[in-house]
Amino acid sequence: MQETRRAILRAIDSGPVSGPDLADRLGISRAAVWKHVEALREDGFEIGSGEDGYRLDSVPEFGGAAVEFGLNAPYTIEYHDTHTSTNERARELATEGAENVVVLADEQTGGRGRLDRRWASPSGGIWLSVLLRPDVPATHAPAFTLAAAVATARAVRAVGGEASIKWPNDVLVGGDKIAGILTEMEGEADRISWLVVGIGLNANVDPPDLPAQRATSLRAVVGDVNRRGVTQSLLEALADLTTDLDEILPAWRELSGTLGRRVRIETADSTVTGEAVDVRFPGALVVETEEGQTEVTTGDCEHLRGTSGTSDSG
Ligand code: BT5
Repeated sequence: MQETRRAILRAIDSGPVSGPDLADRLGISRAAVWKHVEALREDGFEIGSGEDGYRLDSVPEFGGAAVEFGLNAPYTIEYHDTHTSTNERARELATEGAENVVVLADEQTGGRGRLDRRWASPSGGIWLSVLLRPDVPATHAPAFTLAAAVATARAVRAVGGEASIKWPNDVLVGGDKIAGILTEMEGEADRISWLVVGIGLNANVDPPDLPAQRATSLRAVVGDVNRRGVTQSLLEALADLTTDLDEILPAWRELSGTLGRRVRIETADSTVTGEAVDVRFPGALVVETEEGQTEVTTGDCEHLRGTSGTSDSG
């Protein structure tokens, strides 16, 4: 959002301010104030104009300016009503040199999961990608996936959903997947050039519109939410966690639904079955198998029920 528009919103949020007063404060003409106010109205902000001047009556439920307004995190938002994939767009921005940008969409037509799987992204969801350039070695990238899972689980809990994390990249409610994370990066061994953390949270969507089995949404578990608030709390938690990577693992352990469970993990070349006993920086799962402890760095994890081998979450 433009700095002037942000300043106008801040000013009129705490009471009516007249056009001439705004023009003075911002060092712009009255006509320019009027133009900015009109543009904000077009973005969905309800701005009343009475005798005392302009006042902010309501903020839209979603959108770039809405999420940026009042956001306590160092990101700018690029919003699309619809886009192929916010990760794809964030990668484009990365090649243009951008950073600390969040690409946000209401709908994706080509949403992707890991290994080029499809990610269903109907209108009403929160589909976003955060473009970062952290000054850490490339091997630390998995910690950002864990941080995103913690941030998402916290945001879901803040609106009353009993979220837990399934290693490495799923957020579940009641055993069903409510969010997934796709982290992509480019860099040398000693330094990340860019990192794109893609988060898909099924917000105000109906589970039947999600082709996956065992998928759920905020609408299904707590009713429709204000996506602006949920997105802001998610991004604020992510910004917090990624400023101090040491905070991530303790926070992840607290929200984990995987630790203490029997799991089966399909990696590219093997299957590991055993009890998940811990997570190690930057994101490996420690599994106690019949042959002893092993660390798994990537794969598809299934939570098993007891020792029977039946799966209860996918
Ligand atoms: C993921 O992959 O869980 C990563 C999903 C990342 C999506 C975000 S949205 C914003 C950004 N832009 C993108 O294009 N992507 C990111 P994975 O662990 O591979 O899980 C994929 C599997 O989840 C699919 O094969 C389906 O079984 C299931 N699935 C697909 N859509 C789903 C949905 N909306 N909710 C729950 N499960 C889904």
